[in-house]
Amino acid sequence: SNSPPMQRRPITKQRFVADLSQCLFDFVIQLLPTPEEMAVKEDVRKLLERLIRTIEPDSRLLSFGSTANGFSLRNSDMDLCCLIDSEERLSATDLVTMLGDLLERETKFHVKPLPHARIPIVKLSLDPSPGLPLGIACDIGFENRLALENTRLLMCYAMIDPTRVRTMVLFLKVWSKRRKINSPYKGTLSSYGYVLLVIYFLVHVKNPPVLPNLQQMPPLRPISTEDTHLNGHNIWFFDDIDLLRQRWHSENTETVAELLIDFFRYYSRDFLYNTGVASIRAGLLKKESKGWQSEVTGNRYDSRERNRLCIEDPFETDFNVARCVTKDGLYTIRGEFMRASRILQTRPERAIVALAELCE
Ligand code: 3AT
Ligand code: MG
Repeated sequence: SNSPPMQRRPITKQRFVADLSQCLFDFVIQLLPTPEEMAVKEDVRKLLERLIRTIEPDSRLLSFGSTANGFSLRNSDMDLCCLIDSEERLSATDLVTMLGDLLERETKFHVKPLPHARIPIVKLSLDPSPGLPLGIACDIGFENRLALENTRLLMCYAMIDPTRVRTMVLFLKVWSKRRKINSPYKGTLSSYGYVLLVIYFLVHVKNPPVLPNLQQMPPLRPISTEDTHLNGHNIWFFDDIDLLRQRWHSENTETVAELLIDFFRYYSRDFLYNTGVASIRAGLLKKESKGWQSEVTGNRYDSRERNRLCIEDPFETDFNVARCVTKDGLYTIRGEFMRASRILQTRPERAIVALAELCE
């Protein structure tokens, strides 16, 4: 008998999102740092700590950023922060200069001290070697306690729903790097900024939310202002994650793929770029109420506009994390959100094809 010719129908949405979720997990897993890489980084941290203690005996060197918050990719840079527990200590500027000299003398790192930057740091890098095929890049800053706290906040968000949150964040980091829209120095957004966009979306845009708002949950017992504030910033958030896991369950059952598709749609179409501020602490705020209207300074040599894209720092609420994003930068980023959204709407036969095209 004659069977009818096979017909090629577009694949169903259900099948596409199931495939895409699986592909996203597989893709992200192979980009995680290896245990060896993590061990080498920890050795480097210890070595640097030992050296810094020859200048400031009461100092500790802690890691923050992706190495500490669970959003690290293979070959991510290492962000280190030096805390000094003694009363009288050198200024950050002097420390950067002295540490720069010391590391130059004692180690094989390429050393670049930036003592006069807004936040003085020492930049270090190590050339690739057989044990470390991609080398290491590392920044050491001083007394940046707020960064340690925001790292802990992001880590707690990751721990509430590791599968969905980490997969989305890690994918967006790779994607934004491959699409070259992850360089604050060139007018686009830092990894930190993208992570905040993801958390904002999962806490305030999705309904029902995927994540609770850790900064607005009531504390278990009263806490004094002294304990919640650091340099005038309220840094309190609910950090008892074991307890939270027992008591809080998201009613949102969407898969990673569904969330990602919606993320791209939201940021290409719906987010109010002209007037809105994304705040993970307080939801959607108005630029006007924060005094963050875009300003163009008249000087043609300094026509950087500060507030095209506004993302409130979770603790330093008068700081726009996206202040480096220029008009062109935002145009490019939004174009990329639209491109990604379009690719995912077309639902190719195999999800892996969509993923490859996304990160091309
Ligand atoms: P990579 O893996 O290095 O791409 P990351 O998660 O380490 O990503 P960043 O290097 O962008 O993220 O930032 C490292 C930390 O530095 C994150 C945050 O604690 C702090 N930080 C970075 N950018 C800002 C910013 N604009 N405002 C405040 N803190 C920031
Ligand atoms: Mg980093």
